[in-house]
Amino acid sequence: MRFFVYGLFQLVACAALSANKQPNILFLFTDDHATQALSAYGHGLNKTPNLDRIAKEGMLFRRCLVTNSICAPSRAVILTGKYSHLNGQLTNKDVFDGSQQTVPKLLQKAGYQTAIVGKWHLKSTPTGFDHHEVLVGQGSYYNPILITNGERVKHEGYTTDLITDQAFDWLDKRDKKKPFFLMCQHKAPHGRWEPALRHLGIFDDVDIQEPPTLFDDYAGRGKAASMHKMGIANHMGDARLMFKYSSKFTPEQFKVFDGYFRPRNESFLAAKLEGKERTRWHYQRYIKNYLSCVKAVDENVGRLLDYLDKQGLAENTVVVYSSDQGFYLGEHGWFDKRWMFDESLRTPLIARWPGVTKPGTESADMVSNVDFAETFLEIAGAAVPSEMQGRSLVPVLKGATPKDWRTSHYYHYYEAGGHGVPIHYGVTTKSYKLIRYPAPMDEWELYDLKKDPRELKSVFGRPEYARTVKRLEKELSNLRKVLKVAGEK
Ligand SMILES: [Ca+2]
Repeated sequence: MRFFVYGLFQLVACAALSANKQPNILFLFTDDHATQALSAYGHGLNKTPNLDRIAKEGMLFRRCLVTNSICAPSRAVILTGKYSHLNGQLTNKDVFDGSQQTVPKLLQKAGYQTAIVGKWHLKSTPTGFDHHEVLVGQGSYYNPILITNGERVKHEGYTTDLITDQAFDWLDKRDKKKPFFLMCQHKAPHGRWEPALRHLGIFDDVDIQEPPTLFDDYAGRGKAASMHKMGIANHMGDARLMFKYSSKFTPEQFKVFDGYFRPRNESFLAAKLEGKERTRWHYQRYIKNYLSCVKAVDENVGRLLDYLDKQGLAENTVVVYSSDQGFYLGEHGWFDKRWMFDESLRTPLIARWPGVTKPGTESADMVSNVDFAETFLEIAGAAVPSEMQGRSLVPVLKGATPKDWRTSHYYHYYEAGGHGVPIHYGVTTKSYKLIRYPAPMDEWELYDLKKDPRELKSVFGRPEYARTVKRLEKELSNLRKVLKVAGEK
């Protein structure tokens, strides 16, 4: 009996200790947010004081890469800790298999209360969440329908604000005895870029700086880049530049939105322009709409950080901010993503973990979105299943990156032809990037990242790089074997 009581005491003591040890996890996630438009990364395009606050109070990752630079596949990688060929979400067209093991399911088993609010974009019904409140497909910027635990509910307002409101609503109602895992996922700043009414015209009086590769002519590379259909000059169209609005506005909203655009007659003005003048004009309209959408994201991140402070949750909550991939903000003359080039391969990642991560630190380690699931599990004190293919970032967040941390990263894009981008895969190291395009061009490219950080000239086939190519081909083949990649397409 005495042993039993002592044992029970130990059990209760252990449970209390583990409850204290399990911090809440708030995963703030956006769609298509480029590091260039997050001021903590230092590009100077815009100001994002609230996102910068997470970096100031935590760690900013300079080299967070994605395994497949497109929306739905990236989300599936984060949920499963596995590459696309194993989780089944190769492209945006696939339907996510929700019966497989995912990080929210494992966190539930570890005692967490789990929720997702905002953009889901995986077609199947979310699984592993105690609460889901998600947009239908891509969702709209205004007056969205949110599917709340299976029920379609129409909301009125600006979606970035509404997603935050609904996150507050769930946080207020949650079971406060359990730690929480909340994925708060915005549609913004995905195209078509419709700013909040309060942000219409905020960049009217400024010329936004142009990227140095805005007029890239794609010479000195293989055929792939020149086959793109994501040019600012010729592939944006009135809808993307927002002369045609996609949201179903209320009459009051329409009055303000239309009142801003109609008198400007921009569609007519743009149609008359040619050559560089046209590219420049389109770029300014595009980037101003995009940055205005980012502005609302930043304000809403601020609202969430303030909420954590007011509720006394900040100290015991790990806040992680990321996007499903990077994005072209005019670099190479493009919008969109998909390519293994830097702007879309790299995604923002900043994390705040009070008492664990030293404030104001940076990591240059090569990390990946395939590491996120493992990281959440280790934060929660749960075991990481052996079939997961990434590695927990917890040691990195503690400032002690293991000596055997990855020095190369495998990439594989499968959605053939979207915006003219062919299927391709390859390996990135600190100094080089080797890319293989199996079809239709059957080509290789090699970029010397130290000499050519903007990736404007492929040096594949040059005799002085023969040994480098051999070494990288071996590395690529090894990564494909370890990651169990079967085919090229
Ligand atoms: Ca995306």
